Amino acid sequence: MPAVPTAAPEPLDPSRAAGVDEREPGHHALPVHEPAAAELARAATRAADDLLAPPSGASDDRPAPPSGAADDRPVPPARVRLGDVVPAPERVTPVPGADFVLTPDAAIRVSGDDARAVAGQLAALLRPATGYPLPVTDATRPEPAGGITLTLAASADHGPEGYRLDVTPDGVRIEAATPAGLFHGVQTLRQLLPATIESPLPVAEHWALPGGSITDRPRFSYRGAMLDVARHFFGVPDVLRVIDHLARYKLNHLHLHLTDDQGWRIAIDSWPRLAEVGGAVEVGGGPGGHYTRDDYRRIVAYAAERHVTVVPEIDLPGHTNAALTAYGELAPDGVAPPPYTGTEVGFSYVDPTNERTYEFVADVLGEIAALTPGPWLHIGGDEAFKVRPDAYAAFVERTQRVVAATGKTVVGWHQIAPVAHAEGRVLQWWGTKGEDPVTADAVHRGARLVLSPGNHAYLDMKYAPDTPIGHDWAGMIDVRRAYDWDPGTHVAGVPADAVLGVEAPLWTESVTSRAEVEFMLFPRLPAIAELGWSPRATHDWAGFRDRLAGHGPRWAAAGMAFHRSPEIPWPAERPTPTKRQAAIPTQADHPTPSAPQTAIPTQTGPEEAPAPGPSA
Ligand code: TNX
Repeated sequence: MPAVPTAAPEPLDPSRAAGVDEREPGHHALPVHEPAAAELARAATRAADDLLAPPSGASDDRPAPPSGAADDRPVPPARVRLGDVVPAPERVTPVPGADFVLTPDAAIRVSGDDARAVAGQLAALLRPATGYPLPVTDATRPEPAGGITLTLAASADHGPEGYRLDVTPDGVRIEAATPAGLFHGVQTLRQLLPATIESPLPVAEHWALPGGSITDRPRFSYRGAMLDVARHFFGVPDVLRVIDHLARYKLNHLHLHLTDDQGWRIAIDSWPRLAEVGGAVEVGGGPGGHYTRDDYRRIVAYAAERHVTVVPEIDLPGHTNAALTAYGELAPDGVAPPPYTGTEVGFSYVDPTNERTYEFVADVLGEIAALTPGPWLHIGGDEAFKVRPDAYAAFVERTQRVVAATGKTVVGWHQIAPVAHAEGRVLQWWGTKGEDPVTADAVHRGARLVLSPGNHAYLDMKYAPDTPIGHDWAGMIDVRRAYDWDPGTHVAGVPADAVLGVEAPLWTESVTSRAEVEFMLFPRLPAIAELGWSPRATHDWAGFRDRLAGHGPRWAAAGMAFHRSPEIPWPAERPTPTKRQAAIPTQADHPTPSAPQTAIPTQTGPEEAPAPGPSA
């Protein structure tokens, strides 16, 4: 019978916890813990028990978690059910009584060289809360027995992103044909552990996973979110943290809205004033900011490690006031306008009749393409209200050719639909009605769609009238509204096979901090993620709501802000399990957990909520 420790050791040195473990296999020695750490861990266990109500249908008289060394008492069952995963897997086959318990001597074994990086990521995810060393070893080594095995098998029939996960009393196995598939399997594994696995500090916990098998693969290949870093600027650590949030829910694209009237957020060597001058403000008059080329490379690399593709957007020809403040020669009247810190749209544009504009477009898109390994280049195209339709069409056609010359594929807001088709182009549809003959016609001419319906997927919309931030032009978007639509049939005349996938945009006119970003993303982002990943046959609001409820304690344990939507049956909460969390005035202190939360926690700064590590 595996022993469950009474107290967890001190946190591992983060520089060692991150990345692939370099230590000798079998090296399990950890520093002796301080009494304070032991007390903290015991408190965390008590709090975690309170945080996690027994799953509905499960009896409440389960045995208490073991508190001593190995003995003969029965192992308590896993608290999470195999079917609790978000997004819902394609197939779930529970095997009652076949739970696996992760113990301090467990190792992560890999088969296939490219599985090592994923194993390192898994170890980095599990070490902080468990305090276990979790060495990464070769699967061909017989020792130690019992643990997690990641197998990369090109022959495995799981598709480019799918996986199979088996939990038996002897161990957990994940098999995939690609590292991306293994990585998604790891996110599922993570959700099968108790919610306290998200704690950045050690927790004494019964680390059980429910027995059975999952086979899984996505419905759509494009599953994304957009962060508008132009209206308010968000620094690299905030963006990395958003990437972590995407990865948790198997989203694989991060669209960065890099330019708008209020700010130009990416350094362009050939036009240096764009970022220096155009990046110097934001909505409300704050100092703004921009990414250096190295910042952007870091974001792209961090995303790639998590199998997330960055989609950069340079919004053209409208939404360009910031560019015009830097280079007045691009303005229709040749005069640089003042910086803009309001929230109106549709007033600015680069001069589509000026050849200098096309030099600017080629230089900027060329540099962005060279910095971006992914296949997409988003050219915006929305709300250019002041540009005449023929001039607009000529501009977009020419810009599409510029993109093609960089080797990238055009993405644009669906306003570019009437323009001539360009090979492979993708329209991002943000309409609010299911009828759009112009878009349907573009699809018949070869375009594919990414669906971001304004009244379902726009995460800058308020949840309810009392939501303290956000817009309401597309109505309220509560969790159910975010969840209850079908990307495969949403736009009349657009067949499911023309739908590349879904994306949840977060515009940030009113969103100013990391905590506010998280408040708007959660819990709606997982709803959109499920629409992108899960087979339609799993779609069921009541089931989704119940599965999602178990994620509240995970977000709380991870120090994330979220909206405590009254639609979701959150488990009862008590004060938070770790010191770090106690410092965050989040929902955990809320006396009535099911009451709607309208206050957004203050900024979860690095001192309170951990910024993502280099490799977790
Ligand atoms: C419309 S959707 C916009 C953005 C705003 C957003 C606010 C789209 C392509 N353009 O410029 O930020 O509404 O919800």
